[in-house]
Amino acid sequence: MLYPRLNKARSIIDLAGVWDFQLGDEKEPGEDLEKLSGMERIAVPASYNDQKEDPAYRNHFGWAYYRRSFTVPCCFEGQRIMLRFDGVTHQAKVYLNGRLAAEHRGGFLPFELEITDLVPAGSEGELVVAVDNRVNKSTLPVGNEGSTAFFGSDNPGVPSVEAAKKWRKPQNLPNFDFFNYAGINRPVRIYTTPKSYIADVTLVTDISGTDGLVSYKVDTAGSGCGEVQVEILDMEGGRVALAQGSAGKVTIPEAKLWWPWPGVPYLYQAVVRYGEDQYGQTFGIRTVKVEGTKFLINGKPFYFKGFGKHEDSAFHGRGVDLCLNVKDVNLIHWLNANSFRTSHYPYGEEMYDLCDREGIVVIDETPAVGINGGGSGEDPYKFLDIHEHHRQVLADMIARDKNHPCVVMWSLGNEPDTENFPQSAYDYWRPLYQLAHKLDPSNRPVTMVCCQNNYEKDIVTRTMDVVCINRYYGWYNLSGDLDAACYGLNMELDFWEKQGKPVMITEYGADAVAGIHQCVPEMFSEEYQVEFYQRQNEEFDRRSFFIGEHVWNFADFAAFQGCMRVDGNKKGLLTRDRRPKMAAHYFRKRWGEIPDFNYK
Ligand code: GCB
Repeated sequence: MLYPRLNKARSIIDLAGVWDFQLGDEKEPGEDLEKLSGMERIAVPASYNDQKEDPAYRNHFGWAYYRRSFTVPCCFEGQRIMLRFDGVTHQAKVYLNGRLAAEHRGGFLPFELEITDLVPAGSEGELVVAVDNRVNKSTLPVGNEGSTAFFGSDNPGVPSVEAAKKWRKPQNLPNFDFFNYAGINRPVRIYTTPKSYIADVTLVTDISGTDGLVSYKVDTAGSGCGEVQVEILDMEGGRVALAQGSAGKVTIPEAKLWWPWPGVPYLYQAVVRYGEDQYGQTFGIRTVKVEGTKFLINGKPFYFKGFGKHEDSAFHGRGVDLCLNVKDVNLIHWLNANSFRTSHYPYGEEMYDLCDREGIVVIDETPAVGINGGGSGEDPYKFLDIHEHHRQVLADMIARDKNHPCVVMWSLGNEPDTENFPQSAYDYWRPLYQLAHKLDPSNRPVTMVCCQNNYEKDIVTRTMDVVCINRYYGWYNLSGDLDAACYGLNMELDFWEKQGKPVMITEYGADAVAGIHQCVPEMFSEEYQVEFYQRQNEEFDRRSFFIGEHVWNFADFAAFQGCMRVDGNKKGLLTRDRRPKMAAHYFRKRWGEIPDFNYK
């Protein structure tokens, strides 16, 4: 789905602002719509949870209602008028002038509807968006539906505890470790196109000697517009190629490549014209390939230095925050890092645009987190009803992000059970792996991020193009004992060495509460966090098949309350308000000394 862009053929009205808002309950929206009265004020886009000092906002379970009216200007007459939602978490029903106009499942990918006839140019529309924040056994991410939360500590079998669990009000018990921020988290926009329009643009690049090769495909709708024209512009706006027809291939002589920072992330623009419509799609010329145990960008072995991140900040929750995006990218530069994973869901589109421009390498992840038995001992692939939805979010993510040079690999999901039901897991993940390869026109490498497990029994992780492992030696396992942690880590690395695949660590980390200092480092101190990393990095440095280190996490973040979380997850190198802990200074130095290419 194309991102809305303003140009001489297309207009945009951003509906950001302060809307009316009311919490609902578990009842389906239809019944509640007329009852919307005495509404409160809420900022859009942003999560609603932290906008009011009211536990009902923070702990809400069920539907919530957003309302605003808008006018479609008369000058939009004759245009196709669209209403686009970049991300409504987790489920949305959109009503226009009292009628259900669209529905969407999944909180992290865009959807849109045509409103040309529903709210014609020159008329007013009343927009109500009903949002359901519940996570359960058929959503991604997965929720626990009334059982224990991810970090619950209930003693099993205690009659009073079991009874109290049944008695208490329903809650959102996530099967994942981040606060379940909800609402209209991303922009809502009206945009126009001419009646015959450009529906999609796909660009695939390759390199031949000093030439850049660009294969393009343009999908259009409507007729009578003649041929599609594609003009490729360089960063100075000069034309470097011109082509006719809805699909083709052009050569850019002496092409400038897209390189990760501190190289130049050079960007071209494909200006597509079709009748009265026009759309500018930015792209970079670069290749990505796995060869043996190497991850090659533009033919050179790349070493990932960076983090798992979250979209998370004070007040906004998971809401888009452009200022924070810029700050984070500048902090990534400051840390001498080069990459991050969009753990654990696709991010707002503005972040990918920024990473394209700033040369930050991205591993793009679906919202498939929490696929495990949740302590039940049952096969999650049998009792979770997520298969079709997972295929859908994977397809939508690839369709949305396929043209970004910053995206170098797809992650199908995070930490599923691949150990207890190895064959079920294989039967579930293999088709998704194949689907990702089939759907991506650039055929990027595909991975699935593996949980700390019995790697000998796991037959999924080793089939991915890159083995991505989350490991907590010295934290959840062998807690506080870094000698034993390194022993265990080495034993596992010996195993991976034999698999002949590139391996990277996509999570490792220790909670550190900023300001806790100790001469003899123990868990939760800043010193322990540094030592934890120092010791394990020494082991990684010895392994030639090891292609990268993503620490968990870039910054402290809000998590569901529980006995293992003190005001959120504290594994950040930075605090939630982006102040460096000692580990940030440690990595800044380390990563400053590790080249992006040819390190291994
Ligand atoms: C993990 C998860 C991540 C958690 C992290 C932790 O394995 O992938 O979502 O936040 O561990 O800190 O426990």
